Amino acid sequence: MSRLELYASDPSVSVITGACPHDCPDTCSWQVAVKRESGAAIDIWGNASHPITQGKLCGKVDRYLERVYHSGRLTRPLRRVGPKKSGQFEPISWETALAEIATRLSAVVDEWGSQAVLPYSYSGTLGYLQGEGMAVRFFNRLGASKLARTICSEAGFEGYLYTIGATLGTATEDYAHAKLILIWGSNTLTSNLHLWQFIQAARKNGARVIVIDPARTRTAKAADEWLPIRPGTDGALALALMHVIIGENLHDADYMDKYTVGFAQLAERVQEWTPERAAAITGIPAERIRALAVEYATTRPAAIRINYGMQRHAGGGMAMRTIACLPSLVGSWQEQGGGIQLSTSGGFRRLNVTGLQRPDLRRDPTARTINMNRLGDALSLDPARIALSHYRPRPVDARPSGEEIGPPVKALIVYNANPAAATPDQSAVMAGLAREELFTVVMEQFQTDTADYADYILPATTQLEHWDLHRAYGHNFLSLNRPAIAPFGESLPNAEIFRRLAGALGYTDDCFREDDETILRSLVQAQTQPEFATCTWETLLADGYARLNLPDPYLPFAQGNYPTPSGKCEFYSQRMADDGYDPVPNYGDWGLETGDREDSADQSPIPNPQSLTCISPPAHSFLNTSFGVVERLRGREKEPVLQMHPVDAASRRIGDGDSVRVWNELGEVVLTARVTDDLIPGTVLAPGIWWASHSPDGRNINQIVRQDEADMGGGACFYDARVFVTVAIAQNME
Ligand SMILES: Nc1nc2c(c(=O)[nH]1)N[C@H]1C(S)=C(S)[C@@H](COP(=O)(O)OP(=O)(O)OC[C@H]3O[C@@H](n4cnc5c(=O)[nH]c(N)nc54)[C@H](O)[C@@H]3O)O[C@H]1N2
Ligand SMILES: Nc1nc2c(c(=O)[nH]1)N[C@H]1C(S)=C(S)[C@@H](COP(=O)(O)OP(=O)(O)OC[C@H]3O[C@@H](n4cnc5c(=O)[nH]c(N)nc54)[C@H](O)[C@@H]3O)O[C@H]1N2
Ligand code: SF4
Ligand SMILES: [Mo]
Repeated sequence: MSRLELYASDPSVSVITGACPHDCPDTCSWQVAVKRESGAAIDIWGNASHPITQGKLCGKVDRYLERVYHSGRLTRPLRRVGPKKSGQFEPISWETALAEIATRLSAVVDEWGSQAVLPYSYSGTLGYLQGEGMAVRFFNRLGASKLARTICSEAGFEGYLYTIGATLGTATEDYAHAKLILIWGSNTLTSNLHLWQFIQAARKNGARVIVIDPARTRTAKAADEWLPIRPGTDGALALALMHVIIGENLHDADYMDKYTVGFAQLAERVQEWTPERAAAITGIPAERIRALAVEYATTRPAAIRINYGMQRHAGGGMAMRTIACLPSLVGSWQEQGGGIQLSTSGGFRRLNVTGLQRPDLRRDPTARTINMNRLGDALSLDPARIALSHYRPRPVDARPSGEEIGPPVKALIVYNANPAAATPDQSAVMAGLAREELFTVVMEQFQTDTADYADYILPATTQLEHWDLHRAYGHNFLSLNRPAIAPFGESLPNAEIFRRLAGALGYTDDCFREDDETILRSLVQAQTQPEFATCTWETLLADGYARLNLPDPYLPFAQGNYPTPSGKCEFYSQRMADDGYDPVPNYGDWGLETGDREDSADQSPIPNPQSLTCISPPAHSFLNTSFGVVERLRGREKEPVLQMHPVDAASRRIGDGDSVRVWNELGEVVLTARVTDDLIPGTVLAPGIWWASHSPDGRNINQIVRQDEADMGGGACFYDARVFVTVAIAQNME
């Protein structure tokens, strides 16, 4: 008997369908059993009828009730009584909190102008409503600075868009039809679990799976082959693959003629990219590169799953742009089980959010936009650093000067984010947050590292307690989340907090009176594009999800139809030329260690051969910092560690279990060394993201990550850090 059947036959229990809100491609459909009498949730499981969820949740969310009913949940508004970061707060009523916040915000706006208010939010929830829904209405009305939400995927997105035109690609289900799968910069079993079942189905039919990653991840261990690559060098690999494919005439000339532009320029460029040249850069032997190129071009169908790991680098945008050329070169878009998937979010790109976000409420549309990756600079009082924090996604975008820089940030409103732990250059972020005169409001479920710096903490509901609507970036289903239980303590949904704040500030616009369910119904009913024809409010209420109205099977580029300026796959991109880039795929040593950005605030030291490249991809049991509070999951990750190759450990006299200092010119963090050959030498890996307050020295790996932007989209460069590693306290003295 399934859990659904079990509870459906129990009259004392009701079952509510919802969706996982977390930043994960899978956006699972879930079901919650609630005791009718007490209103308490007693069980949660994956929706068996959902074609991607298939009845399973991951190990983090499987026992989600531990997070929802955690003793650390914030239950009342809190006001700071001690110095910042002292953790001294007193509970106050909502009425008092909102009135005092409104007074402080009004004072900031009066004295400094509305741009002195900065919202900071990202991926606590990916819901349309509790994410950038009511909040955006509010900040538009207020006239706050805008935030460029660049911390995760921007560089790669921009690169992909230059080549393909939209983040559309291979349907998740169609990986089951592939005969060769390249998992490129992605740890599927950790961060995209529900793709794995389709990959396994393909393997049953004889597919081979190759993982291209600096680390032998759990996915690499489960695959047929691991190809260790030096971080940040994927573009060079892709150029060499194309060198071989074109050189050996393995490309699809017919597809090329009809549906691509710039083949001649691409062919000329890749001529210089011999496997030998790429081998010296990537660390992958030339023979292996040659064999991979032939295997990729001749195995039908061949699919690539590319993820964000490989674009958190200075050259991440160009690398993604380059790799995105591969399926067109071999014509694999024509086959079910061919192509590439970076994200499926492009399927939702025409979902019209104008009514939800109300851009018309903003009186001054020219308000500055701050790059969230540069929060440390944005919170500085130095105009030069504030200027650096302005969003400047392309080389042709000018830096602001004089008046354009705008006022210092005097009020910061954080929701759905934990910047003190998750944002680059942790010590700069913490220094900004520690400014005594900075007015900070944090809406949170837990007392996070960021909440420690707040003037006011406002308790927020979890997904079990509020309405929302979700797109996905790992499949093509829209999902509705219905509340299953009453708000915990006095917590409120983000939308309601902003609604009440609007009231406290005297905003009388009708849009601040609509309730959550009404907003979502209007949003769904406002859609006119054909892909949303299947996504009716009634279907969403009845099933909890609806597949976008896309053809089945979905082969978006089988006959061209690229949403690029030329309508074709752009090996040559005029738009790139106009934006200040090389219009043809290329690779350069864009590593941040060379200090090549003349406008960088934190000029790099001379590259030092003693330094190592540090990457900090997701820990299996965490989701960014969102699950760090759950003891069971923290127990699985044990302690903040640094994985090191035996060669790198030995040359530094570091033994397994030693406490090590990981440092560079930005800061330092103490971690426990794990010596392992599951890594390419020269690279160290710190699984993330630990709460600073759960770490021995109150810091985490973002101490050593620069604020500098990647080449495109103002993206973050989390995995482009150079560090020194030395023993802190030796455990095993020899
Ligand atoms: N070193 C390193 N740093 C990284 C990364 C990395 O790989 N390495 N990854 C980066 C990536 S990809 C991302 S996306 C970012 C993510 O960075 P953030 O967006 O800051 O994500 P989280 O750290 O998970 O913090 C989300 C917070 O939102 C809260 N929250 C959840 N739901 C709600 C809600 O409904 N209302 C409110 N008010 N709060 C809620 C959670 O309790 C949690 O504290 O981190 C980046 N940081
Ligand atoms: N369990 C869990 N699931 C998660 C998350 C989490 O924190 N934990 N985070 C969620 C978020 S915010 C996101 S954005 C998504 C996507 O999450 P991603 O951040 O894309 O995470 P991964 O799939 O782990 O992929 C990162 C992989 O890229 C590798 N890598 C690093 N640098 C390079 C490089 O230069 N080249 C290549 N080829 N590989 C490289 C890393 O070793 C790692 O295995 O996952 C989501 N799912
Ligand atoms: S975190 Fe991802 S895999 Fe886990 S339940 Fe949520 S959507 Fe599914
Ligand atoms: Mo992310």
